[in-house]
Amino acid sequence: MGYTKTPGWLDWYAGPSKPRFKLPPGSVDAHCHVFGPGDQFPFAPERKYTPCDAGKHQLFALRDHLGFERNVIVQATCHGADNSALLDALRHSDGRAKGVVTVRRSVTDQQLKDMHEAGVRGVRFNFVKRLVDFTPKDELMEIAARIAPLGWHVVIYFEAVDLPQLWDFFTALPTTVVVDHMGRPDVAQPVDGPEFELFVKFMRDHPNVWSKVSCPERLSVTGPPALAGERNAYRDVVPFARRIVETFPDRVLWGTDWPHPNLKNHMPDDGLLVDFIPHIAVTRELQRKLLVDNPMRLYWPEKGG
Ligand code: 0GY
Repeated sequence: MGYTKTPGWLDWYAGPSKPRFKLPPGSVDAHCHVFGPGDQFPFAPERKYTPCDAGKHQLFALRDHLGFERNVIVQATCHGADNSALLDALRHSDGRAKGVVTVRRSVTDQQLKDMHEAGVRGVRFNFVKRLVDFTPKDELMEIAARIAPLGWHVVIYFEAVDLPQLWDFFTALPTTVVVDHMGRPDVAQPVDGPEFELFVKFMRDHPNVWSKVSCPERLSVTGPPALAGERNAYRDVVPFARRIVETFPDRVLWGTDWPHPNLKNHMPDDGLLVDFIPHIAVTRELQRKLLVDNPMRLYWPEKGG
């Protein structure tokens, strides 16, 4: 079956540059997705967008091209709670990919066990309204209680303006909690303004909360090289990501976010995204924690991470 992409859809960037930044050995791309291919792994009927195909072979080729050793593949909302494409990617990764899935309360213990064996280590709860329909919090809390004994964590995706109303739910979660893209701050606001201060407090007061310092291309207002100039690309995001990396060096992760769903005005060259890393993690030690030590501790503890 052929799918028609959402109008205006931007496909992932073909032929990304080789990064100039040399990744530390063993680096992990800790936030990326697979889409389909739709003929093999149909998109979910309840999806809010229809993407281009972006399968496991393309993801693994990007991993090797950029110089990453491993991937953490996060279930994308266009696949709903059907994690088949993600699980297939994990099973073909030679142990070099772990996963974060979306499940409903109907998931069986056997299914959770099978997912664990495939390399799943977390569930994702999404609160971004343009991406998903509302799931009752009691259902999410029930899921969190079931995955906690497996040693899994919860990944949360929300926008900064919604943090106050989600606070009580997030702080009641019984697991490690990983926030996607720093809780999507409005980077036009001051880095020490009330909105981002609340996010910093969220992490400071709750040692179980981690953050991905990913997605400058999504958060930036000043924009990509074509708009801001190569040296200034996404620079308005730097103070936010750098503050989180330097304040919580042992609880940060980084990912490409390939294949970059729902970008509207440009598609980033993933090589240039890697070159952004030394602006937000400025020492070799911070870079090693962000790219190797932290993701290994969370996803591959069996390898001494
Ligand atoms: C991201 C961001 C987005 C989409 C998804 O699962 C998804 O569909 O996460 C977005 O549109 O902001 O992290 O990929």
